Amino acid sequence: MKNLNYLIMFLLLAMNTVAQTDYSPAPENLKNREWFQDAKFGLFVHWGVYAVMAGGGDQGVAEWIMNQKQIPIEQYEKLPAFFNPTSFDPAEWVAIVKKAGMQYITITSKHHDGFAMYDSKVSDYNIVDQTPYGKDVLKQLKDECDKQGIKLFFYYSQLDWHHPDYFPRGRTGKDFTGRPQSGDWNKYIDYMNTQLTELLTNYGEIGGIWFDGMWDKPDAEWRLEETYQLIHDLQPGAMIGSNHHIAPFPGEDFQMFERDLPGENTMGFNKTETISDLPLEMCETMNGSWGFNLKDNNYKSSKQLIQTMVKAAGHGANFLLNTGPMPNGKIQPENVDTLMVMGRWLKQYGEAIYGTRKGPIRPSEWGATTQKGNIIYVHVLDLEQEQLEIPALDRKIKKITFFDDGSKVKFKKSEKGIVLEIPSEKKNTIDTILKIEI
Ligand code: FHN
Repeated sequence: MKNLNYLIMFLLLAMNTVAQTDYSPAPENLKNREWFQDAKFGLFVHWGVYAVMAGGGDQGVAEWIMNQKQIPIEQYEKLPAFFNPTSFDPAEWVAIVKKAGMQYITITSKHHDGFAMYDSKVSDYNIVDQTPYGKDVLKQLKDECDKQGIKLFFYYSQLDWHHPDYFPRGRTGKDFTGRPQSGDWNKYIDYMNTQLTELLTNYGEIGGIWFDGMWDKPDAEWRLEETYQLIHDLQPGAMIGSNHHIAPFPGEDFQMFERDLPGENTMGFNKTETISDLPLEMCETMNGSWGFNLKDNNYKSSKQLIQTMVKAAGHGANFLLNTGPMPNGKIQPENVDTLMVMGRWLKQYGEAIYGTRKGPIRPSEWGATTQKGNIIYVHVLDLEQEQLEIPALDRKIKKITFFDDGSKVKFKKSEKGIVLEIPSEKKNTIDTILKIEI
């Protein structure tokens, strides 16, 4: 009997601990998750003092230049003096974003180089104190986003190649930085939490925090629970996501995939097969670089990017498309051109993307499906033949039409499902959309 009492007491205590660590999102967070899934398309911005180096003449180097070229902190600290983006016009950036049909921006507040692109008071290694420009770009961008109705998320690198207390070091930012071989890890986490507090208190309501860099020290004591709790206490609606490349931890509000569709791993980053029930997001580059790189002309075509966005939507994932602004503050004209093409496409076909959720048929070689209410959108992206067989649907089909001209699609039942007739003259070079009313 005594043992049973102990057991009950232990179970109650354990349940209590679980209840404390169990995160249940606030109503405003749940609302933002819905908004996020409806929004579908955002601009990722990698901007920092590394833009001055423009990749240093190498194709694959940009925001990683400090680590790739083994630049000691003492030397790298000279870079901010050259960063003077006098042509930065936040109103222009946000107008581009809107014309592209994007609904939000995620911008680097601090990348792995440790340099804060905002007015941080906890360290003077920031844009206001160290550059001739002397102004907080995040503040200016946030004000403009508020004016034009765009949400702003802050990317924050947990990995830091500059802070001495980021110790023991991880996989990157090692001895070349010239930091002492000692440091207080907990002091670093405190510093990070103070910077996050700044970001969550000085910029009004933000969309959320986009973490990156945990992969540098996967086994470290990141005190995630404390950090996530802090963020949600400061702004319960702020969505937390982390690019740790593994399954989401409790407290995270969305799951992200880097340069791969959910479930794919062509890049070697995505080490998990877990696709959670959280909102999903895929991020992608326009060329091969995140930060500005003068030598990287390996641009993806707008068709390729639209098709990836469509496939992402078919997986239920947002598409966060990156640009690395130039050191003068302008977005590369090549990137603007691509964004305008995407915006025009979305103006015409946005109905089949915005506000949808993944459709009933898993994306495959030929394309993807999205769904909104009683409409299933079949996006035919790559089809040689004039017939497409899709699995049977569990709802009765009322009618099927081509999105482009509203004409009826002929279809018949087959052994495996439904065969849709898609004559060549009805095909659209980017995405032939069929609307199935159920
Ligand atoms: O190392 C970073 C990289 O610079 C960039 O920020 C991307 C964006 O997803 N994430 C990291 C690599 O996983």
